Amino acid sequence: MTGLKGALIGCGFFAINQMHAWNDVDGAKIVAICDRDPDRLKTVGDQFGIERRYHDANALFADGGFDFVDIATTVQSHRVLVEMAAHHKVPTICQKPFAKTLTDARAMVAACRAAGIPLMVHENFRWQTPIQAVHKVLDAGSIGTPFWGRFSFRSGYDVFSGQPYLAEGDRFIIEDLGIHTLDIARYILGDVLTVTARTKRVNPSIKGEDVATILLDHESGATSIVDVSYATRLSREPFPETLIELDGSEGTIRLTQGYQLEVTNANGTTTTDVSPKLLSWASRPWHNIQESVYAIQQHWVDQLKLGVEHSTSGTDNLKTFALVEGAYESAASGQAIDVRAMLR
Ligand code: NAD
Ligand code: 89V
Repeated sequence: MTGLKGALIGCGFFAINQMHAWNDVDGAKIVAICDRDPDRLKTVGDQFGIERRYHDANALFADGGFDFVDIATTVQSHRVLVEMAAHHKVPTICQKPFAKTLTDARAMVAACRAAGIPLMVHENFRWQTPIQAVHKVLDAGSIGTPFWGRFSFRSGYDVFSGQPYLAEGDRFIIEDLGIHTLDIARYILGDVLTVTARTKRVNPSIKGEDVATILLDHESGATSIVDVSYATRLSREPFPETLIELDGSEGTIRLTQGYQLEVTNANGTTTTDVSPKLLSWASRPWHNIQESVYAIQQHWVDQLKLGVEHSTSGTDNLKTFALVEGAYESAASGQAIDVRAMLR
């Protein structure tokens, strides 16, 4: 295909992965970057050889000359930047968390719909090789109809050194990490009727919760548990692996630490290594996430070419975002929250 030209806003910690991935993606390249921090703008511009550099997103959009924008800033600026892109009718990718509130998220989806532009949330975890492998086994009917699941991310990894802002917000693990795990639960077991959650803060030097246990009632009738923790010290650090257990009418799936996928049914048990690739620019243990960044960005280009909605479109992501809001509401009230009522 003729190459698409992209602009990236936000040249921080995670954008480096996105820039590397854009170099690998077939059919697109980044032609302009923007960051209000001059040092970060220079570092990324020099590293990736991007000449067009902007301190102000308004100036970037006013100059134009690109087919899509990749917003890699933190959440505070997402609504204003997505609405700016909609105003200029530029197809948009927006990092997670999509928004600060469900009201903002809805407004962003509505603005892009009114402008007639595609909007994809950079919700990359469902694109990880092991998660795709679980989805495939389930789709093939190997364990029949799933009735129970567990999606677990428990770690003691220091995420605060790379992302210091994570220690500062009133909300932490559900908004930042649980959002991915909840999205995986939706991706694997489908949409959700009600959410019930309990949270804790174990680490005294951060502001938000670092442990959450969430119960989901899926529309299919399946029940699942999403449990996330950054306060869990283990003999073998699993960061950033999501471990999955699924029980179905005809068998079970277990995605265990070290990227091992075990499927048990009437034919016996098979174990497959579903490790992610170590891309040339990637490093352990982040390579699982880094490969999924490449995969979602390739998906962005491929679906744009076909004119087909993205797997994690803004509309789709409202349903994941409602689980985040619902989990916080449930943790505060002690009640189960009706997710469909939130989305009405
Ligand atoms: P960061 O603070 O390191 O970088 C953000 C950059 O955006 C900064 O350089 C800042 O100056 C710039 N910025 C903010 N507002 C701006 C504006 N209005 N105009 C221009 N520049 C602006 O943050 P980060 O750790 O790179 O995280 C960015 C986003 O990526 C967050 O939403 C985070 O949750 C997400 N993230 C996603 C993953 C994933 O796997 N999907 C992993 C890590 C972080
Ligand atoms: O994916 C993320 O948003 C990251 C991390 C994996 C560290 O939680 O913040």
